[in-house]
Amino acid sequence: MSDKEKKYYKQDWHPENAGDEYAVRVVKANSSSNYEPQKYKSKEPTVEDLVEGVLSNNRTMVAKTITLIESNSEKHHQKANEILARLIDHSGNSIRIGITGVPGAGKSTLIEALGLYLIEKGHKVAVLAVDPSSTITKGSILGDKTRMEKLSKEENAFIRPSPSSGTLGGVTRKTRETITVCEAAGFDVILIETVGVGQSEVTVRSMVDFFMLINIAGAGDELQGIKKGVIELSDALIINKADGDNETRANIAKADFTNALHYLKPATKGWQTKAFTCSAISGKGIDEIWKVISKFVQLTKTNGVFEERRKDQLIEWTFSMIENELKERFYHHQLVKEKIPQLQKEILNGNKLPTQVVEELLTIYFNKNQ
Ligand SMILES: Nc1nc2c(ncn2[C@@H]2O[C@H](COP(=O)(O)OP(=O)(O)OP(=O)(O)O)[C@@H](O)[C@H]2O)c(=O)[nH]1
Ligand SMILES: [Mg+2]
Repeated sequence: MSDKEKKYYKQDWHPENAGDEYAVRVVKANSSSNYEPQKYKSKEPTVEDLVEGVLSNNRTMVAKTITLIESNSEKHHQKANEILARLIDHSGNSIRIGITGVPGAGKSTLIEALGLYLIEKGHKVAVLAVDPSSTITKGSILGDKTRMEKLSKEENAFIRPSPSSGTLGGVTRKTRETITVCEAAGFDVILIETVGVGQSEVTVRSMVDFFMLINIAGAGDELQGIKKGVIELSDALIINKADGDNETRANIAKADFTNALHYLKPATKGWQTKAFTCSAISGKGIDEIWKVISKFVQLTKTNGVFEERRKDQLIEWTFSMIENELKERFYHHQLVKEKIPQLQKEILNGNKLPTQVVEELLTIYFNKNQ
């Protein structure tokens, strides 16, 4: 250790006039520093390294494991499965929360506020940004990282903004696996942000225990533009930005939503979905949101709905993996890949019907696999 380093280490904590014997014991691995044990620096960490790293909450290893899981390469696939099999017994001990809402509603700001509040209460928080439209809104994803600046500096927070990688890739496909990794790493609250487009809400709902919709009070009809179906997936409706001049409008919106909720089917058996106001910027209402979530967890754990939903989700996960797996193998099949461009041309110039092409490709695929 150089003199300079010694001086640095000693500044923090050692008794005055202490010798080198103290400096040697200063290991920063438990802090949020960049220090990594030497073995983690090798280019390709082994399954053992990654499992150990995740279980000891080494954030670099958590991130590397997620990257491996999200990879489309067949080589990584096998390794990822081995790791997941080892981690699964350590997972499940968290509250999984899905957060959706129109772009700009304040989802990320609210996640940061809630995340900081939870860390203060002793929780470990992982944030996953699921954004199937991120090929268009890449800027928004990058923006999220900066908007969660305070949270990302916290030792007990882990933020993973994942861009989607097209129709066959896509981040939602691996979000369940990512949740498993985060739970095995000891994160006990998992917050999943999704932009309210297309199927993303339904997908995220099928992965979480509690789902909330973030709204903002706008001019005119508050319910305009929000699909009834999305409200019916939600366990809470949050009207954000209830601050400054907007507070009155937010309260009116809350009354409107409360009214509408009487006519809609609740998302969770035995639970009445309600509307709340909050300000992610001032922090007003954040504690109430957590109280609602805690009450929900307590109630659903008592009446068995929590466990039941998790079991259903496990089955759903299994079948969605089968679908993905089949799709992936089909499109990666060498002969299928080679045939597709030609068959596409034949459809377009009227030589073949789409149904014939489907038949032909499936025959190629299954013959090869028999
Ligand atoms: N006044 C006020 N502004 C807020 C509040 N929450 C968020 N904002 C602002 O609203 C803008 C959008 O916030 P984000 O948290 O990025 O919203 P988002 O829903 O995550 O947006 P996307 O990820 O792009 O869909 C930012 O400029 C925030 O500062 C709030 O409670 N009050
Ligand atoms: Mg956001």
